[in-house]
Amino acid sequence: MKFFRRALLATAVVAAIAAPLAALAQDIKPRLIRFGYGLNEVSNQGRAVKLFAEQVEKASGGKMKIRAIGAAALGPDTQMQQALIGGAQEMMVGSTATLVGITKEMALWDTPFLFNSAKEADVLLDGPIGQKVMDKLQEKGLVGLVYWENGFRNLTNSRRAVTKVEDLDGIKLRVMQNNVFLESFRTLGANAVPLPFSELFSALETKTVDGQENPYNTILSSKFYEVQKYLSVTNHVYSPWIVTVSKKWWDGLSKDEQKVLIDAAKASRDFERRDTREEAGRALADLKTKGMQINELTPAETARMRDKLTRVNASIAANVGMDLWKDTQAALAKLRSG
Ligand code: TK8
Repeated sequence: MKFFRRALLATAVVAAIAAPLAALAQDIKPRLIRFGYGLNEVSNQGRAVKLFAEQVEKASGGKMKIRAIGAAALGPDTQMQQALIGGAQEMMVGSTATLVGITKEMALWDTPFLFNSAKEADVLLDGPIGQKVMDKLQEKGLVGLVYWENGFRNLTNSRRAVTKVEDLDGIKLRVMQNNVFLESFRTLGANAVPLPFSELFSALETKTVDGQENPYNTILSSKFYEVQKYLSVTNHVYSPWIVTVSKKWWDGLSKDEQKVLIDAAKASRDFERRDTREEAGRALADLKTKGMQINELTPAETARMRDKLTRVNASIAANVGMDLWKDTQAALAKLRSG
């Protein structure tokens, strides 16, 4: 036992020394990396950015430093994307949905009810299709590293419990700045209004809009329960986040520096998905305690919603390209059959 403990300790010491030594031998320069994100520090997004920062600093022997800037202090997703393209900011994490104006193929992930489970999302996003879509960013001046989980989205509002599609009639609903979301919710009868996430809380508070849709984690971490009474479990779409880098800046990094970022991004992805799923598992109970009234949609109502929303599929397929659309459907069919 004693020997075992000592051996363990020795391994830990070697690892602690080896990591900075390895960093010394590598082609790594001092770098300050501004990493922007939209949610609070105390959110699944904030926690994963923190882990990423720690990993990068450790693997680079303290040379590469991440300055994490949350709560959209560097601007909403779309503004940060432009800063990355121009080289004024190095990194960010945000919704793939807000990237559609830059890379139309990203709209694939906005397809309502595309994935039946988080497992399916992992396989598709981390597989060849996810990579293909991510690689498209490069032509536009961005490098995608990994997808993180934002999660299955659910509906909240301050007017009434939404138990069927018709209940959405006339509800002013904030959606992300993205045509698929806009079209989807118009199709369902809501009065959909695109707004950046950073303006959402106050829009809900002042009743400029009645409702919004986001995963449980965000409803909790952004305190939407303070300004929203009703939550309907719809799971209408799985939305990913994506970690992106300014290509202008990335191209000036050494292979070793790029590897530090890639490895840390993968570690942060695995951590983030675990953390998000664990939090989501308890979030409904937490939101109830905070006073939200929660209702599930019956399977029949979910089927009706799903049915209506298939209307937007044709325009998504046209936008992302028929080959990509068909490959995705085939990959999902294969996954579901085996
Ligand atoms: C955070 C957003 C957010 C997204 C939204 O910057 O806008 O509703 O779900 O996570 O990307």
